[in-house]
Amino acid sequence: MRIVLATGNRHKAEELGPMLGGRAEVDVASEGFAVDETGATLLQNALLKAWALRPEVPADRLVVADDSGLEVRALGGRPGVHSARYAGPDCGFDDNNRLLLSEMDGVEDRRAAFVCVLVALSADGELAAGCGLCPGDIATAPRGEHGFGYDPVFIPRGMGTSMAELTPEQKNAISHRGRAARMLATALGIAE
Ligand code: ITT
Repeated sequence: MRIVLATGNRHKAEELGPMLGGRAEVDVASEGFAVDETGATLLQNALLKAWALRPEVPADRLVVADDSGLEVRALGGRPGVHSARYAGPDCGFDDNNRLLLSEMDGVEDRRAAFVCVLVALSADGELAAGCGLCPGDIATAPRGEHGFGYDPVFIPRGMGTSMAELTPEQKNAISHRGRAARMLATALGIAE
């Protein structure tokens, strides 16, 4: 099986490659791949990415798209589907983390969850999906250098460290994306 990841986020590709790649060959969409993410849900946005890349790749490849985000309970689920551009259209990860920590300043209930939806789309329109959740809490200050996005300000449930303090293998073992990838791999018959 040959997979092409419909993402312009190299961090996602680095995480998904080894997780889906045991029994499949995994490539990534050409640099600059981006889609107008107008969906109201992670599933809609994952489908938009998969549909956008499908005509660009040969029929023997399976397209796999990831839409993911951070749901914070005290913020009514925000940033959620808007996680990538929470602090504005051209913001970076640090801008998002600063905004999140300022919104959570003094907030006692720090419960949150990372969520990931993966969609696979074949040339004949066959679809499969996987989803995963990682519960945790919002930290009071960033910590750690690994991972990307909100990892430095997210403390996975039961851990004394931020997600960014985990090695890639440790993160994949418990993360929303790791769980979604294992569900999708099982649906596709490529689980190890
Ligand atoms: P593509 O659409 O090209 O895949 P993107 O970064 O725009 O890349 P999303 O629209 O799915 O992807 O937004 C996901 C955002 O959620 C991402 O930019 C991070 O801010 C956050 N996020 C998702 N997974 C994460 C993870 O494992 N660790 C930290 N932050 C994560």
